[in-house]
Amino acid sequence: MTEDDRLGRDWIVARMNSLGMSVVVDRIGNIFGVRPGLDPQLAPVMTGSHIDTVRSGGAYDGNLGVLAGLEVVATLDEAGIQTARSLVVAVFTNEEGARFAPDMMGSLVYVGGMDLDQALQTRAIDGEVLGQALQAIGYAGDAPLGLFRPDAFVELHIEQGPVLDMEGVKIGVVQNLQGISWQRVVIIGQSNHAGTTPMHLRHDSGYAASAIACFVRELARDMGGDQVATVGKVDLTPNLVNVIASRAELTVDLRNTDEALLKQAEVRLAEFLYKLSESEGVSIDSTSLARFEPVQFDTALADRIARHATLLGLSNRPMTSGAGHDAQMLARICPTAMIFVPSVKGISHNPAEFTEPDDLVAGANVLLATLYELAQRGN
Ligand code: HGY
Ligand code: MN
Ligand code: MN
Repeated sequence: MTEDDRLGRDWIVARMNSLGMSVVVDRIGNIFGVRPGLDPQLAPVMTGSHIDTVRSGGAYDGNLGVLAGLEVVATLDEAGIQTARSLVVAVFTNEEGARFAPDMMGSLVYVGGMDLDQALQTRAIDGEVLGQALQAIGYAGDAPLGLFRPDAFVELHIEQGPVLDMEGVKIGVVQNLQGISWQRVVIIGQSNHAGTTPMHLRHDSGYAASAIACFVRELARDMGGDQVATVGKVDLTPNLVNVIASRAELTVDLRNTDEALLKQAEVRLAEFLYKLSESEGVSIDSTSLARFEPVQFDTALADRIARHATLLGLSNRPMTSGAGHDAQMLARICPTAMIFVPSVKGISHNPAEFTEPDDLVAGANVLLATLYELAQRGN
């Protein structure tokens, strides 16, 4: 919902129009380009992703899935191919959630997992209100939510992790996606003089915030398996060298492929926060910013993707997604699966994010073959 986002959205809409697609924008700003099929009675096949990025993001996260979807449309046009089912390319609003939590917001609202008004009233970390920001960039659309109930949804995305790159495998066939727990933690201590205050009299919010960051690292290490954890954002008040911080606000991102273990991690963190508030004499409050359970994708659809990758002579392997994706929300309303391509050195959410052009093409070809086959299916 920034000026850059508007420019990116405008570019995509212009591209959709130049491809002869009809374009609709819904009330949470999701954009849909439609390539009509021969039989309008059949439910469409949908692909797409997001074009918003984290502020320090790279060029491929999300963008690949949208641009490859448009490339599939252009390729079918060039080949003069009409498909039975319509093809819809979706651009979902606010997938990242780093500015306006939760993440995958546009697709979550689309599938009815979050109330529209609640989403529009979401306040950003910089104070902006989402609905106003959407108006300001001209993408507060009027199309109803849930406009399309797809026959299937396939998302092409970079892996954002090291597995494919390290193993030299070209395509990831995503079977499942881990659960996500985001919390905002606010600590209220007492600002005091950093030099004169005896250590046993301090109520140091800065120390407490650091202790939480260390705790979640140890928690992930202790739990092992798929447990991951990080404190990505810390704001201290007054944030001055010689003042004991009176207030700290931080975020905790916990993830696990297993829901019971993710719950266990949350309970252990809550216990630690309580003990820390007692020992440091500070108040600690935690609010959930996002909470999504692990998701299993459609096995038959994943097998279809694997088959097309193999037919195209591309090495492929089943894998789990460590990141959240719009596909995890579409999986609530239709058969859904994902295609991954390698991220060089596994780097993502970083301007150095990179995928080799040949790998981009390979992913797009698997998407083309899969979407084409799905779009030719009758009921
Ligand atoms: O947080 C995520 O996994 C995604 O990038 N929104
Ligand atoms: Mn993404
Ligand atoms: Mn991302």
